[in-house]
Amino acid sequence: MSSTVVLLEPEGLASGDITGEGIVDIDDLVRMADDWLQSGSLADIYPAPPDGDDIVNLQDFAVLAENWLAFYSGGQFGGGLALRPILSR
Ligand SMILES: [Ca+2]
Repeated sequence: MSSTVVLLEPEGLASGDITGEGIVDIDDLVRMADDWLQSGSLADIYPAPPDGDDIVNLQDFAVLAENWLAFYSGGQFGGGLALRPILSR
């Protein structure tokens, strides 16, 4: 008998989907680049509040890059908090 384990992680949290359209793509990268080293930006996605650093820098870019082209069923602002499989074996 075999079994399958699927680990799930929440979507839409510090995902890099800055524009809220449901996918992490070039639009999000452009937004981040526009706000680079700025404070008070939606592109400031890491670290998440309340421990945020209030600056758009390489930490934020790392999160965006990690989720590059990830699709989110609701988007950051779409109200959806879906789960996606991150590992199955
Ligand atoms: Ca940041």
